Amino acid sequence: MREKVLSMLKEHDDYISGQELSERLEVSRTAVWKAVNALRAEGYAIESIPNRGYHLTSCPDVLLSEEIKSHLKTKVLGNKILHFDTIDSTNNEVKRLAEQGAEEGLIVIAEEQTAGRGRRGRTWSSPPGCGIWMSILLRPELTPWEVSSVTLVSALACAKAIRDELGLDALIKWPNDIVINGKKAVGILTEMSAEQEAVNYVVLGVGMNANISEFPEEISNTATSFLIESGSRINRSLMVAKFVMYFEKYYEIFCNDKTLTGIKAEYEKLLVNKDRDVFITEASGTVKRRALGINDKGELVVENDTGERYTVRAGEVSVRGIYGYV
Ligand code: BT5
Repeated sequence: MREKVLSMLKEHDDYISGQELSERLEVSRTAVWKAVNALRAEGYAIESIPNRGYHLTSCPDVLLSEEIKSHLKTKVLGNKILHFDTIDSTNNEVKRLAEQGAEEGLIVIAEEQTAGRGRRGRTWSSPPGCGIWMSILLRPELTPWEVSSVTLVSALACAKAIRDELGLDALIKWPNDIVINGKKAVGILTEMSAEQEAVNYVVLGVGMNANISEFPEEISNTATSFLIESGSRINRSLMVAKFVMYFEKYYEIFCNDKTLTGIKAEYEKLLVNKDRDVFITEASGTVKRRALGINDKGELVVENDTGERYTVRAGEVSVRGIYGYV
């Protein structure tokens, strides 16, 4: 009920009467009044004037599921959103729920992670109340080899969402970072459960540094946030909704083709590494290469000093800029 009342209040720039709300939602006026009070308790500012009704004047910056859903126009993703104040890792929670049969599209989002993870056991700093720490459950008909492209699809969606919603110059650092002014603002961790050729499920984890003003010393030179880059606090729910909408769009294109052909051009436009020299660290050591772009499988196409081209795969190498992080 809260969710429905909230979305009706949002549809009206002006006042809407309790009578109209109760008629349109087919509930009693007392039920409307209770929902309004529940929303107020969550931090929504709702004015009420006798004979005119209710008017929503501001929303809290919390990642409550109703708040996100009220901005979301998607087919499948976000059909269920679970919000936690604190959790070990949203990827872990989605995995636990996936094992119990949760459906594709489930989103778990938390105000704080106590064991936020990056790739290869690295730690992801996830302080309370100021980040977007979220994971999406996907059940695609892909082979395990195709799944690594999901990271690239989500990176494109994320860069687009940030550019669109905040007007910041967000770029993709292959394969799983979004950088703004050369520093990391978003990290992506895609994990899967698969047997032989078949994928059971995929967990897409996205960590966005939204309203973080300061970072721990170890990452203060390489990390940034939307707050630092834009100079103002951002509305996290709007950002989540924008990202999920872009992601669903690109994910559908990708799942139809099972290659990145349909989004490669858009991806490369935002690829910070394109036509730049990078250091590539692989098992045998670190080499300097020129990054040219990606192929349809999401591998990075690089060129050595003698002009020979080959590709490197995410998960097997790490890429750094030659002057700094990018
Ligand atoms: C990543 O790993 O960038 C993937 C991060 C994914 C985080 C999300 S949050 C929701 C979901 N639940 C999880 O538990 N994880 C996902 P990687 O490329 O390995 O980068 C990790 C490195 O980034 C660390 O070793 C630090 O150097 C740096 N780092 C840690 N926290 C950071 C932060 N908040 N902002 C920028 N850099 C950070």
